Amino acid sequence: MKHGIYYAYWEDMWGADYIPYIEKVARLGFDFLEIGCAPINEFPIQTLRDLRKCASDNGVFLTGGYGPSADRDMGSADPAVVKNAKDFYFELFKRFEIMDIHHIGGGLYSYWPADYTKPIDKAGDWARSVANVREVGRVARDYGVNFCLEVLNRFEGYLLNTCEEAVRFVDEVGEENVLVMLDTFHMNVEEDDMAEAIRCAGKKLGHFHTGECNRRVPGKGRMPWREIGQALREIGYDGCCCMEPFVKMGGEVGRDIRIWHNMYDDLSEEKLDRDAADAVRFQRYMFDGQM
Ligand SMILES: [Mn+2]
Repeated sequence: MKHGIYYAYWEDMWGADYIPYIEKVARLGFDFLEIGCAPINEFPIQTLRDLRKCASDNGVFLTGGYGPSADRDMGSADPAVVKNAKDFYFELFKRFEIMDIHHIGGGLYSYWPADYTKPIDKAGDWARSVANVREVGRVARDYGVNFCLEVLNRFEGYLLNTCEEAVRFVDEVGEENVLVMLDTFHMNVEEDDMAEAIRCAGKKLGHFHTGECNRRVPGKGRMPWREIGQALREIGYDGCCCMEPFVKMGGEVGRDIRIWHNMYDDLSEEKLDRDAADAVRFQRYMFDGQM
C-alpha cells in the first residue's frame, strides 16, 4: 500500500502553494501528497509542471482531493450547475495529466458540505448523479484517472452514507475507473463493522482515507487499526491510504471541518511534522506489517 497525507493538515484554506509540502512529506516518510483541487484550474501551466517535477525529484507522487462547491453539484436539478461541474472536471483532468495525477477522491458525485436548510431529493439527485458521474468518469478514464466516490457521514452528505450504498452507486455507473472511496472518520459514524465495510467494497475500493474518530492522526485514538489493516490485506488492497488529519481551528478548513477547539496546545509546525512522521510509521506497521 502507498501512504500519504492531505496538505490541509498544515493549512487553513482550501488551496496553497503545494511545493513546500511535497518536499516536507518526502522528508517525513510519505509516498505521496494529496493536494486540494479547488485552485488547480486557476494555476498557471508552469506551476503544474513545477509541481510534477518537484514530486518526481523528491520521489513522491500526487493525488487530488476535492469537496465540490454547491455550484459544481453533479446531482443538481439545475442543468447550469451540472454543466459547470462537468466543465470543471474536464479542465481538471487535462491539468492532472501535466501533474501526473491518477487519483481524485471526495464527494465528487454531489457537493460538500451538504446544506440541510434546503429540501433534499435523494432519489432524484442519485439518478442524475449516476448519469453525470458516468459521463465524467469516461473522460477521466481517457486521462488514466480513477474517479473515487467518498462515502460521507450523514452530517456532511446524504447520497452515499454507507459502503453498501456506494457499491450500488458505482455498479449503476458501470465504469471500471469509477470506484468507492472509504474514510475511517465517516465509517466510524455510519458502519456497523469497519472490516465488513472494507470487505463490502472489495475490488471496488479505489482510495482510502484514514484518521481517528476526532480526526487526529492515526495512532492517537481508539480506531481499530489492526482490524482495518487486516481487512485491507484480505481484499488485496494495494492502493493509496491517505491520512486526513485536521487539528487546528480557523479559516475555511476549520469552518468546513467544524473544528471548534484546537486539538493540541502546541500547534507548531515542528509538532505537527513529528506527529505526521510518527503516524506514517504507525500506519505502515498496521497496514503492511512493516515500519
Ligand atoms: Mn476524507
